[in-house]
Parts: sequence; structure tokens; C-alpha cells
Amino acid sequence: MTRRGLLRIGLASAAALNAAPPRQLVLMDQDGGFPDDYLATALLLTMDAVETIGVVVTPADCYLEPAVSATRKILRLMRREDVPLGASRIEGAHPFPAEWRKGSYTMDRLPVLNGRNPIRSVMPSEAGPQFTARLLRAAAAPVTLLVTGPLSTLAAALQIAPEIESKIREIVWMGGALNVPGNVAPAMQSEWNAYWDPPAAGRIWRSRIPIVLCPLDITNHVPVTRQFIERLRAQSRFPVSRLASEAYGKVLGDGSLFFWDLLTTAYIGRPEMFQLREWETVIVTESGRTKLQAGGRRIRALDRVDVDQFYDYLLNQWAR
Ligand code: AGV
Ligand code: CA
Repeated sequence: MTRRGLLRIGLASAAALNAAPPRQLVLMDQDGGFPDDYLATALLLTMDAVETIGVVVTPADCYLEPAVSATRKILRLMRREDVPLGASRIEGAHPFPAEWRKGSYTMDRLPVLNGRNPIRSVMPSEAGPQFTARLLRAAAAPVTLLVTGPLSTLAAALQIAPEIESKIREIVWMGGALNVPGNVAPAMQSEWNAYWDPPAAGRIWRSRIPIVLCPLDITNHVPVTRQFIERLRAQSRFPVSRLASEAYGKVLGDGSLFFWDLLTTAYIGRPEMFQLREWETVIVTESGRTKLQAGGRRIRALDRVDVDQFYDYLLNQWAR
């Protein structure tokens, strides 16, 4: 080795020491639920240690057009219109109630998202699964899939491009209910994201991709409280807080809402707030129930979180 070669190695490692650590690549697949899928998207985009390589909308807890339109406006608010946006036209076996899906129009019409020069929304033309497959193929490093709706678009992407499985570092999924009732009436056995498309969940369960579940067991501990909304309102001079404040202003008093997708997304930014626990589970074919069963697919689930720290984290990230 020449002196010059040694010098070069020395400089390279010095650069590596000074450089910021590589950012975690994340592809978000959300289903336009009002308001937490949108606010989860906004939360993800506040994370310095994350590089969001794309956002794809799966039309489950929404109607596709207003959900895509609202998501584009959020990208604009976050000054991240460079993030590729995809739209999936997939249909699950068990549609969400129309009343919930209409929340996508409410979101799209919020004053904070509709300033002086409203965006002229163009629907992405590529199919959702193709979009997901293309971004994963092109990714320079393994990607975390953050899924806050049904697993349908991802399952379809794996069907058309099985080789992308190796590009997925792990799937972090808001879905399922392990030791608590589900939220699909009247049987209360399944959680909605799993129930919408049970075979899609089954497809992911058959893969070898590591799964981190954010089930109702833990989201039940993080209700959207009046007190939280008041704290949000108090800092609504920040545009992102104003977004959240206007959105939650539409649902205040309902009492049945939780920070489902936001808790899931917070795990990406602050994994150390959580304790995880491993389970063996199967997906019940008809209902999409995530059932504990010895010998079933091993998954990890978010098991405990410091609730106060979580609320503070949201308010802190949104203070911009
Ligand atoms: O089951 C929770 C999932 C989350 O991804 N969604 C809402 C979150 O986005 C379905 C859901 C359950 N209860 C709801 C839901 C409600 N009251 N309104 C709208 N969506
Ligand atoms: Ca959702």
C-alpha cells in the first residue's frame, strides 16, 4: 500500500465518522382514514432520521380521489412535494362504512390545506402495486414498509414482483387484535384493516418478511382526548399543528377515536418508547382475525408504550 493509498483510507473513514448516519428508507402505504392516516403521513415527514421514498394510498377507509388529493396537499404543506405519490385501485372483500370513507372529503376540504393557490390534483396514473414494486426495486437499501391500512397493495406488489421481498427490511403494520376484542361489529373478532382484505393479510403472513404489529391491544391505550386537542390548539401557530387541530376539531366529542396510525408511525421515529413482545399467530381466512396459535407465524407486536411520552412526542414533532 502506498502512502497515498493509506491517506485516502484515512480520509474516507474520517468522512464516515463525521457524516450523519444513513437515514432509514420508509415507504408508507396508508388508506386515507380520517384523520389519522393523513396525520401519520405528516408525522413521518417530520422525522429527520427517515427518508420517505414514497407514499401510496390504498382506497379502503376513504374514497380514492379525495384521499389522494388531500395527501398531495399535505405533501405541499410539509414542503415535500418531491415525495412520489401512488394510488391503488384495489378493492377489499369487506368495504368500510361509507360514513367513515366520506371523511376523506372532510380532510380534503380543511381550510389549512386550501390556501390561495389550491393544488391542481392529478391522479397518479400507474397502478398502486406497480408503484410499490418499482420503488422497492429501485431502493438503494432495504426499506421499512409502514402500512396504516389493509395489506392489499403490498400483497399485490409481492404477487407481481416476488423478488421485492428481499428489499423489505420489515413491515410495521397497524392491524389486528390479539388479546382484546376487534373493532368490526357485530362479531368484534377482527380489526378493520385485517377484515377489509383477509387474503392479503394471509399473503403477508406466508412471506418471510419480519412483521411488527401495532394491534388494538396497544392502540386502546392511546385515545384521542379533549386535553390533547386543547394542547394542540394552543400551538396551532405551527402549520402542522394547525392541520392536526383542524382535523381533530371535526371529530371532537366522539370519544371512540384512537391514535391508531399515529402510534404505529411513532414506532418508526421512537422505537425506544416501546416494548415489543413475540407471538405466534394465524390469519383466519374468512374474518381476517389475527388469532394466537402455537406454531403459527412468528410476529412481534408493540406491547407497551409510555403514553405520556407518546403524546408529548406528537406535539413536539408537530411544533413546526
Ligand atoms: O382499525 C383501525 C384503523 C386505523 O388504521 N381504521 C382507522 C385507523 O386509520 C379503521 C377504523 C376503526 N374505527 C374507525 C375507523 C372509525 N371510528 N372511523 C374511521 N375508521
Ligand atoms: Ca388507517
